This record gives sequence, structure tokens and C-alpha cells, in this order.
Amino acid sequence: MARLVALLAALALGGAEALAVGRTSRVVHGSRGAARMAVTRAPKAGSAVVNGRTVVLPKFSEECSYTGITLTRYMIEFARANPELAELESILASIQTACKTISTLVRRSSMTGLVGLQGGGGSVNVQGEEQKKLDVITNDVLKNALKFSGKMATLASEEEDAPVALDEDDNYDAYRPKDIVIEEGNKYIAVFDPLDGSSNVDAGIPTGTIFGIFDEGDQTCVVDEGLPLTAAEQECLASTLRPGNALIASGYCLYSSATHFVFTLGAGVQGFTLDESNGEFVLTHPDIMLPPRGKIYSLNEGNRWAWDNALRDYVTAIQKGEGESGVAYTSRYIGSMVGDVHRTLLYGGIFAYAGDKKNVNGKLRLLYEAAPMSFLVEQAGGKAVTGLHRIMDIVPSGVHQRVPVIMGSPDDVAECQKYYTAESAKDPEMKKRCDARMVPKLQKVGA
Ligand code: AFP
Repeated sequence: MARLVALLAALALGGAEALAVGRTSRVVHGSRGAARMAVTRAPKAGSAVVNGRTVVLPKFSEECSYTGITLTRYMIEFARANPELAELESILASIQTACKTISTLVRRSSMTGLVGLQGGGGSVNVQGEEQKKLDVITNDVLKNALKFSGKMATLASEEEDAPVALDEDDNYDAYRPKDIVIEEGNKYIAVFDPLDGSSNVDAGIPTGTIFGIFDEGDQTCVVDEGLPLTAAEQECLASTLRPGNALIASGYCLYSSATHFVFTLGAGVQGFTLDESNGEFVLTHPDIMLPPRGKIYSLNEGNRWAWDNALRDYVTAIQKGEGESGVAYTSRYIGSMVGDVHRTLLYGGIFAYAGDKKNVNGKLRLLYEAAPMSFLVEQAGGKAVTGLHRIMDIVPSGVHQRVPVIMGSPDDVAECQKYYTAESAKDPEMKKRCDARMVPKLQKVGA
């Protein structure tokens, strides 16, 4: 009966086409012969439990073949299905707007002069890295977009020395009567790297924005207006930060041959592509799932001789075809985490930036690189570890804390992890280092 109703509905709409009515009862509206959107599969319906809360997946029984399922519509449906998470709609709307702006800034940078170092050089962030013009501008774009969503309490960014607390005046409340407090508890923490991979952006290499959204949690910090923050204020803000397993959303925008927006709200991973003709992100990769195993390894082999033996032995085995799959793996490394993780999500395999003798914690940041990407990878059926331990379980000690990252197809990561388990029996120092990351120890902000 449902099939018949769907078919009649399609026919009654004059020229409407029903796509795979017999299988999915989904109706696609559009004229016969006109250019159609590429997606022929709606995302799965259902629900998932994440961090103790149930997330209901939106249902799409109908769609327009001209526009497809846009990100805007996806979020409207998501908010309808999850009223208690409805605020994510405006947060994601802010992020997608920022991504579109950043995409244009990156694309046009050679023509607009937004290349090279901020101030001609000498502008260094808290981690001692030279800031590029685009680092500074994209940080402002994303910070403003999130601030104007009116849902944020704290923002932590790669380009900020300390987390930024948003006070009353910063929040977007122009239309809200000041004397009425609306859902005071509904404030979120956003962590982000506005332009990851920026050191190569002037060469046209793919770059990306990474973001994660947390609930604010129980701790409240009272922060005086204006900068600089005192050390106590900075430590308080840092202590509001939570482990990856408390994330309620995370994702990235990839600025490459196309602009992709890939995210999770805790119930699978959805991938959208920017349709430049109407400025909308359109669902092109519903329900991304990592293949259980891939044939690609992705890491900076320049660090090989400083790696722990565990990683060196594992990589040698898969290069020679002597790993569990018996296949000789091939190497792909962009040096831009968003691009490398995007390829890994779609093709499978393993991406790593491990700890080594020089940089015992690797290079990538727990809060705004490793944890948001780990949430995505796990939601796509993959695994993300430091070597011995799950990244999502690490409680941050500092805003800019680094962690080793090994993530990707579940069987590949599990195989690599076995080398670390075996090595830890021989190398107690390595095990001690790995275990120490699991014990939170508040560092000074920026340490
Ligand atoms: P930049 O943003 O400074 O270009 O760093 C990019 C990055 O954080 C990450 O996106 C890469 O995976 C990683 O660094 C590359 O580091 P190496 O250049 O040491 O391989």
C-alpha cells in the first residue's frame, strides 16, 4: 500500500519521478529529462544512542531532484526529529556560512593578495607557529559566525592563545528582550582549527576547517571583560574543556577541487558538497562508512627514523605485503589532515601522525584536530587511537595539547595497535608515556 501511495503521489504531481519506489518509497520531484542531482539514496532513518542521549535520524521521504537534500533542509529535519538538540541547527548554519566564506577567501587568495605571512612575518601564535594572513582572517570569520549563532559560551581555536569566553554583549541577542533569560543552560563550547594545512595553502594544496561542539558541562567560569585574561581565568576556561567522548557534533570543511562539508551529530556521518550554482551544500555522500580495511597508508615518512619501533615495524610490514591482509599498501600523504582524513574516510586505509623520539606527542592537537576527527571516524565505523589508547577517552590537560593520532579503517588500525601492544611489553617507557596521556593533569593554557 505504501508503495502504491508513493507511486500515485509521484504521478499526481505531473512530471514527478519516483526513484526506486519499489525499494524505498522515496519520491523525487522534477521534470523528466532535466539535469538531476547525483544522489539517489536518502540517508538511513533510525536512531542511535550517543553519550547517553538518543539521536533520531531525520527522515527524507521526498526530495526535489533539482536541489537534492540541502544541508539547510537536513538540519531543519534534524531539529524536528530532535527538539532537545534543535540549537544545533543554528550552530551548523553558522558554521556552513563560515565555510562558504572561507572557501571563497582561499580560492581567491592569489588574486586578492591574501597570501603569505600575516604582517609580512613575525606574527606567531601561542604555539610558536608563524601565522599566515589567511589563518588570522579565517579565525575571525569562524569566531564571528559562531558568536552570532548566540549559542556559544566558550570558543577555543588553534589561533587563539586561550579559550575565548563570550559575555552577554558578545552574544547575538539583538532581538531578545534583555530581561527574559531563555534556556540559560543551553550554551555550547566550540573548538576549531579555522584553516588546517595553511602552511601549504599558497601552493593550492587542499586545506580545511575542523570543528567540534561540546555541551558546556557543569563548570562555570566568571571572566572579567577584556583581555588579557588572568592565569586563573585561563585555567578555569581550560578546565571547562572535555574529552572527545563528550562531543555532540564534529566535522570538517574541505577546500579542494570542490568544497565538502562532512559532519556527525552522533548518528552516522553525512557528506555534503557545495553546489556553486545556488550556494547550497547538497547531500552527496549519505551515511559514510569506512571500508573495514584499505590499501593506503598516509603518514609523513620523513619522520620514519624517529618513530617508535612499533610504527616502523607495522609500516614496513604493510609496505612489503607482509601484514595481515597480505597486500602491499601504497602511500598517499597530502600533509593536510582534512584532505588526508577525507580520502581515508572514502577509500579506507590508515592515517597517522604518531609520536616520535623528537615529538613524543606527535603534532596534532587533541581538542580541535584529533578529538573531532576521531568522533567522525568512529561514527563512520573506524577506529582512532594514540597507539595503545582510544583518543576519545583522553581528558584534555590543556587547550593546545598534542596527541599521537592513528585513525582509519577498523581492521587496519587494530592491526597497527597490536604492534604497540607487543612493543609496550618490551619498552616500558613507551607504555608509561601512553598511559600518562590518560591521566588528566591540568597544564598552563598554551603549554
Ligand atoms: P599546518 O596547518 O601548519 O599546515 O599543519 C597541518 C597539520 O596540522 C595537519 O593538517 C597535517 O596532517 C600535519 O600538520 C602535517 O604535518 P607535517 O608537515 O609535519 O607532515
